[in-house]
Amino acid sequence: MTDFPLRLGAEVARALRERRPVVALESTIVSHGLPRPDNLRVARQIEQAVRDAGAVPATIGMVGGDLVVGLDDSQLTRLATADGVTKLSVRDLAVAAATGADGATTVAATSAVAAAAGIGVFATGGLGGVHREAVQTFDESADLTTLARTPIAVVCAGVKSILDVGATLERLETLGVAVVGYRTRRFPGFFITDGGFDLDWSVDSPEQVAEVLAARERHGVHHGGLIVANPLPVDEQLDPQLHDRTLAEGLARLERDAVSGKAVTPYLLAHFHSATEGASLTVNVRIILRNADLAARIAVAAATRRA
Ligand code: PSU
Ligand code: MN
Repeated sequence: MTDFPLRLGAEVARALRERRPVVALESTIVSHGLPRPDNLRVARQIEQAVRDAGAVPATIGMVGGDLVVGLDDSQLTRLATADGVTKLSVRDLAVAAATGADGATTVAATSAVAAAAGIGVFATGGLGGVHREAVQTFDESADLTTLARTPIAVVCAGVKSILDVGATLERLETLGVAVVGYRTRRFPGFFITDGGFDLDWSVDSPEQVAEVLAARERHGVHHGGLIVANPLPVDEQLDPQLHDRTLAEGLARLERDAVSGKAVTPYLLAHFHSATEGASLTVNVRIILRNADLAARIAVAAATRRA
């Protein structure tokens, strides 16, 4: 993976050379997780949130077979608006590159590429995980197995509540991926503040996360991911009753429409956004912006320690 040819955006290349703080951002959220036309506006807002907190945003995606770290605005626009942008996990990168595809990188692919580029902090909305019914379908996101071997801190609002949250936490433990709550000991459930499970660890500040990252290096236990779970404040979450209703309906439709594999997550997210008449979209955007802000502050704290 480290040898994969990367095309660094000019600003990102300069920031990395000068060891200034950089935050990786994914493009699957933009191409497949948010409805058009809001997606492009939100993609730009996420980058702005990173800048406002003092770091350089590096949105990652594939444009015409080139793996770009730090998409420029025209490339971002293309991935947000073009038809035929493929959802790319790590295994898809080489095939997509060889065929000259346009593609949006998932948490898995973004993490792998960011780490290869020397970026240590990544902000997303919610991590992929173990799907409900995974015992029958074996549907577990490659986000988990990739984070087992990828040295990166991922700031997220836990895993999407459309998943089996408890099973996902168990798999993260097995895979050796560390999970810390940001000012909480409860694992967040993306749209909802509390995903229903306890965490062993809580950190209180970006500086403390930077301290953890430094300790990982010192102790040689930095080969896998560190998940920083950042919950929405309770008064900003999606109404839990509306959430449960919408989820039950979405899962029933999934079965009715025989949706499976990589289409499941985009399908359920789209269902939430239309069934809640945009309420879940507002929440989703808040989640990402808050995570972008925290990730940037962590990157700044880590760069300050190094200096
Ligand atoms: N979080 C969001 N929106 C998204 C995703 C996460 O707020 O669209 C995407 C991420 O790219 C994640 C992917 O990696 O969903 C997981 O998909 P799957 O379950 O097919 O691995
Ligand atoms: Mn899957």
